[in-house]
Amino acid sequence: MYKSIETLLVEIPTIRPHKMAVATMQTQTLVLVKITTEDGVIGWGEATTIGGLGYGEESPESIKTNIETYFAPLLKSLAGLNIAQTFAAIKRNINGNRFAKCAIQTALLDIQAKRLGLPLSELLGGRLRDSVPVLWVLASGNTEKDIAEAQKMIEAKRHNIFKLKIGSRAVEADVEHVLAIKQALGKDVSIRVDVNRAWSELEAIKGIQLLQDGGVDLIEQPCAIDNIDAMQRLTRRFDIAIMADESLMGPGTAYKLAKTNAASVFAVKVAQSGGLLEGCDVATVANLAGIDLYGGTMLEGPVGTIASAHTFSTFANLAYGTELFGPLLLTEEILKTPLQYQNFELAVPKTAGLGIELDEDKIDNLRRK
Ligand code: MUC
Ligand code: MG
Repeated sequence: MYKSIETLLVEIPTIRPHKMAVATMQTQTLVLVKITTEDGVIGWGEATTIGGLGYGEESPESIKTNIETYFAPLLKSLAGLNIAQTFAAIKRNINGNRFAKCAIQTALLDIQAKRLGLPLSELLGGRLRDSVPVLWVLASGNTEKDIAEAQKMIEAKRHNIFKLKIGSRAVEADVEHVLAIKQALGKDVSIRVDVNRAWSELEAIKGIQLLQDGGVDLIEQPCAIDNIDAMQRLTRRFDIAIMADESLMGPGTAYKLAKTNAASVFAVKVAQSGGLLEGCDVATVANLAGIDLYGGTMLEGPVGTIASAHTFSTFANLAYGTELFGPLLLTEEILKTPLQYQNFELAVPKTAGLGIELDEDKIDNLRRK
């Protein structure tokens, strides 16, 4: 069945420091999983996270250790099971570890789709679009630099929607920064902010009121992960869209957030959801509850990014687009043919599986030895 299950930590510097309330990134550690079957089919998955343990509950190192120690022997013991039975056995035998589970599931779906000669999207219910809109995140930490960066992106037809990372300065300073960018780019450019859970509820009330009045379109994860009550009160209080990101950890939390009206938009992340199939489940919960969708990223490289794109291409409601720009933040290309970004969108490949070809020599040079 499975000949080898390898986990590679690949270090790639970013094009500039990426400043968030939770961490400043100068390098991204991609966590790549390569599964090779006995008959020679190769599947790839990714379990990249942000800022070590600053963002999620799994670190690159813990993911690698857990895959090697627990997932790989389990997978090798599951000979004879079909893919759905394999996923069920993983769920039964392994608690938590959503990022690792997502990477393994992605690689197995890549293999299955390659065997069937279909793009991976077709195993997730089928694509509704061949490309997804992609915004850009301004996070240089400097207002003038952010404005110049945004203007360049608009001119190059790469991005025309921007998300700003805030929460590390005082509320007034952050609001001033955001509104200066909003004013410089004009009313037709959508500006959203991600607070990365940095605000208390009172800070959020002050900040959101000012940002809403200033024409900002969306507020992402203003308060702490567990402070669902605050998210609920803010969603009710304001007209502006309030999006759950870190609070959303798969179908179970999606259901709880939906039931308590604690968000008007969900940022679906395949790794945070625990898999591509679970990301689709989150979307179903959102659809049933009348919650809009946004395709999120853990700033993955091309493997996780394109797995996410296959997933989001199946969503009927993708009202807020996606932020699948991870590979564009990196200084090195690890695909033989780069992902296709044009006209503000990312193309979803039409060839079998994920539809990408990894440059394994390059990966070998960049990986942690
Ligand atoms: C997050 O919280 O949304 C996504 C884009 C980005 O710049 O950071 C990530 C994490
Ligand atoms: Mg976020």
